[in-house]
Amino acid sequence: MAVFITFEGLDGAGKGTQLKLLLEYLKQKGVPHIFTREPGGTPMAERIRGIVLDPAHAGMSVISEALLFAAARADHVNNVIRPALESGQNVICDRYVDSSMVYQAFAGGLPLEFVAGINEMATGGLKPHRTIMLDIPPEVARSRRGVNGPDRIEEMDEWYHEQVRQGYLELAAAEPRRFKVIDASGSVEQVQERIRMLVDEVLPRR
Ligand code: T5A
Repeated sequence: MAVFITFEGLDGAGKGTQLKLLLEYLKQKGVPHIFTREPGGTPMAERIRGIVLDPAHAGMSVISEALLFAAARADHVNNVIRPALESGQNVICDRYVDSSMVYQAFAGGLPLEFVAGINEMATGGLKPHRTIMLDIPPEVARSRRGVNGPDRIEEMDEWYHEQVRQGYLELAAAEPRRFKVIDASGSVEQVQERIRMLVDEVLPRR
C-alpha cells in the first residue's frame, strides 16, 4: 500500500529546501512517488492559491480563507492525491489539513471543530500516514523568508506566527505516531537526515 506523507511548518522553516533533497533521495532509491503542494496541485486549486495568498486581498475574512483552502483541497484530493495512492504512488505533499487547523483555527480564531468539519467533508476523511513539521522560532523563520516579498499570510504579525507554531505543537502532542516534530534550526544536512529516517519508517517495504 502506498503512503501519504505531508510536510508542515512556519513560512520560511525550510520545507522547500528539504523537500527538494528528499525527492532526490526517493528518486535514487527508486521509490514510486509524486510530489504535490497545497494550496494548489490542480489547475483549479492553483487559481485558488493565487486568490487566497494575494496581498491585494488584505481584507479577506478568516472564514473565506478556510473555505477557499478547503475548496482547493477537495479538488486536489479527488483529482491528484487519491488517484495517486490508488495507483501505488506514494504521495509527498507540502502542507495539508494541519495547515488549515493551525493558520485558520489556532491562529485565525475559527472554532477547531468547524475547520476540522469542513476538511473532513473536503477530504472524505483522508489522513496522512505521516506528517513532519519543521519547527523553528518565528523570528528565525522570518529572517529566512524569501526575497520575493511576503504573501498575504506571511505579512501577519509575530503573535499570529507564534500561535501557528503552538498549534502545530498541540496537534503533534495529540497524535504522536502520525505527527513528528523536527528541530529545523540545525544545518540543512542535519534536518534532511532526520527527515529521511522518519520517511523511511513509513515507506512500504519492497
Ligand atoms: N496556508 C496554507 C493556510 O493558511 N492554510 C492552509 O490550509 C494552507 C494549505 C502557503 C501559505 O498558505 C498558508 C500557509 C502559508 O502562509 P507557501 O507559498 O506554500 O505558503 O510557502 P511556505 O510553505 O510558507 O514556504 P516558503 O517557501 O515561504 O518557505 P519554506 O519552503 O519553508 O522555506 P525555504 O526552503 O524556501 O527556505 C527559506 C530560506 O531559508 C534557507 C533557504 O536557503 C531559504 O533561503 N534555509 C536555511 N538556512 C539555514 N539553515 C537551514 N537549515 C535552512 N533551511 C532553509
